[in-house]
Amino acid sequence: MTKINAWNEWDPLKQVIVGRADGTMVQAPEPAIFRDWPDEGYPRGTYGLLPEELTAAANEQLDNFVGILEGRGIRVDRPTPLDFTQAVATPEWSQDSMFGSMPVRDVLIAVGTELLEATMSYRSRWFEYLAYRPLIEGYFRDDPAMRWEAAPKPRLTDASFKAGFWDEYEALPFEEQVARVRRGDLVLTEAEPLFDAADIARFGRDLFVQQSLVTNQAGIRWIRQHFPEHRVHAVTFGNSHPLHIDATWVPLRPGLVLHCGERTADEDLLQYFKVNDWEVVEAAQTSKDVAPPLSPCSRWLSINVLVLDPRTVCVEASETAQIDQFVKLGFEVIPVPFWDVAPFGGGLHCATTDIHREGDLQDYFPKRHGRF
Ligand code: DAV
Repeated sequence: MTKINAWNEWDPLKQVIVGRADGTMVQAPEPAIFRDWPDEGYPRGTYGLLPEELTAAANEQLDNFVGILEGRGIRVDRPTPLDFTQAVATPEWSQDSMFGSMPVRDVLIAVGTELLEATMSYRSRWFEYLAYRPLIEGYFRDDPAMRWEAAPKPRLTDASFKAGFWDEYEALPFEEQVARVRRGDLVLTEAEPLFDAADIARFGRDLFVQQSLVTNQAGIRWIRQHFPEHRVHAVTFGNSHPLHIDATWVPLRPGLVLHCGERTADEDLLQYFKVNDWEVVEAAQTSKDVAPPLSPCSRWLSINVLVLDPRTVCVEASETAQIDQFVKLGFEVIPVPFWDVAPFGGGLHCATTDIHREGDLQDYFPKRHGRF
């Protein structure tokens, strides 16, 4: 029997969804994003299924991860992939392909007893929730206290995107890109609320939501108004391509957050953590020199970890410096080979959505500071 219950990122994990690589696409271009991977066979404008042997390798690592979790008594649920090669449409637009159902973190988040479906902001991902509906319908049957919510379905007309954004943006120097990140002047307009669930980091009563390439200010405002019992903070970092908060600002246990140091945090955010007796630790150097191939993610998947409880963390097996750092911080580390999953949408945190963690709502930030 399922009971939706997850207030933070560290309480003991009892039930989790783990995505599947099956049928994942390099998606067709759309106003929000285009792919351009000529060396891997997908130059700009082309799209198609990721190669079968990569898909098989990713599924093997995903299944191995599932075995590790189940071996520790955690219940694991899996999505039902759709035919992601199909074109999709609403009355207002059509799109030549879908994407996949590996990074469930982007689509679904449990906040307490609520399971919330995010708006998403790519047309190729508009219907992705359908891969999770068989699970969600089952949860709803099981759990009389479940709050099942879906954020307003976005229209995603051309009015939601800045035309010509990418060509203009990619020509800017890093500092100017970061200045635009800081003021929320990226590809999304403010025509409607848009967010991916993976831009939300849960710290009990405090939710930190990153404004990013897939989350706009209206989206953060919607989250704030939707969770009146929480403090919902909009945050940005010195990252020119912000895409989900979970390789940037990573909660580990009460009082400890891991920070990707090359993505600077603003002084107010750092002070808010400090006055509330939280330690902000700069992550170890990633073992990777470059971003994973065929992937929108960066090399910082080294900190895209899944915390099983305040003493235990799953880390990508090749990230030895990061593993050493976790050991020094007092964690038992479970190394999980996962690099082959990266092209399918991310790391161990991206691939999961926690459904039940033992524990309740607590306030870890009793003191106010600045805008927080
Ligand atoms: O910063 O590399 C990784 C997470 C994507 N879901 C990054 C983002």
